[in-house]
Amino acid sequence: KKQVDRVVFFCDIEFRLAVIQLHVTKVKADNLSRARGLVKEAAREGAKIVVLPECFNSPYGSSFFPEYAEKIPGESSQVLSEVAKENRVFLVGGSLPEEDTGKLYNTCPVFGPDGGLLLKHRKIHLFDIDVPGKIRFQESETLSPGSSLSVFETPYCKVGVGICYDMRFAELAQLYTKKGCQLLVYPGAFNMTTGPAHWELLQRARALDNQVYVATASPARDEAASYVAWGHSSVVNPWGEVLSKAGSEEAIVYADIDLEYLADVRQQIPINTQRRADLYTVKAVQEE
Ligand SMILES: *[C@@H]1O[C@H](CO)[C@@H](O)[C@H](O)[C@H]1NC(C)=O
Ligand SMILES: CC(=O)N[C@H]1CO[C@H](CO)[C@@H](O)[C@@H]1O
Repeated sequence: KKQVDRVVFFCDIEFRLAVIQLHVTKVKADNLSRARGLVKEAAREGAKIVVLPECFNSPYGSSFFPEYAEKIPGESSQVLSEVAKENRVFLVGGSLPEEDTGKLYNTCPVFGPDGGLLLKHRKIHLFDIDVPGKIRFQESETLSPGSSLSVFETPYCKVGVGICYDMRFAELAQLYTKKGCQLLVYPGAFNMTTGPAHWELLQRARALDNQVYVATASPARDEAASYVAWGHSSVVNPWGEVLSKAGSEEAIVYADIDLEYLADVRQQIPINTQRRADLYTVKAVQEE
């Protein structure tokens, strides 16, 4: 068993990941061109996979989604495709409001280094909250949920994609890990209450309980926006340590992903082989 692991990880697999904490505002075209420049910079620094934040081309909020929604393929995803191709990177397109046959989705399109669309992850878990007299935020009033898991292959490792609230559901991360993902990416925009309380904790938890790398990508904080994002985009390793982390400003966060290290962690604490599958299991109800 050990020898098999050795063969798989023999080639010292390391690659650079970049997370772009974009400052998002109301002018879509400006934000797109800004994103383009930052992806280029990340690629120049050696990044092979680049992740944009949730709602990178539109302000976050139910009232904005209908106005900013696009088809995929469409204007913004065309730009992302070109940017991926120009820079020869895998580009995880954060998310944008997507319109399809009269319905709206919060969707993350992923592009390969040839500019091809690899997948669209439509946010599975919609965020509905209603604390009477305090806060009411109902994504499901405007958005429809996606209904499939989203995994893409790269020459380095498989990558699982979730959006924001999806990160709170441990089962999703477990399923991705079971499918062989070694990196999970979550574009997201936690607010100024849930951000400090849970953002890093959830990310470290998903990393630790699956022994995978986890990256989060938030918009930069804009105090003038109607929804104020926490920021703090980061990358966590399979030991649960934060490798790199942004503050609240626009930034690019880099991390070198080391799959040999991941294999070491799994060997030191072999939860994967010591699960009691005879007592419990997590499985997908439907195959994508
Ligand atoms: C952030 O969202 C939570 C619900 O998830 C809510 O209870 C809280 O009031 C919000 N905080 C701010 C600062 O808007
Ligand atoms: C990150 C970025 O460039 N955002 C831009 C989005 O558009 C607004 C409005 O034009 C600009 O002020 C921001 O700089």
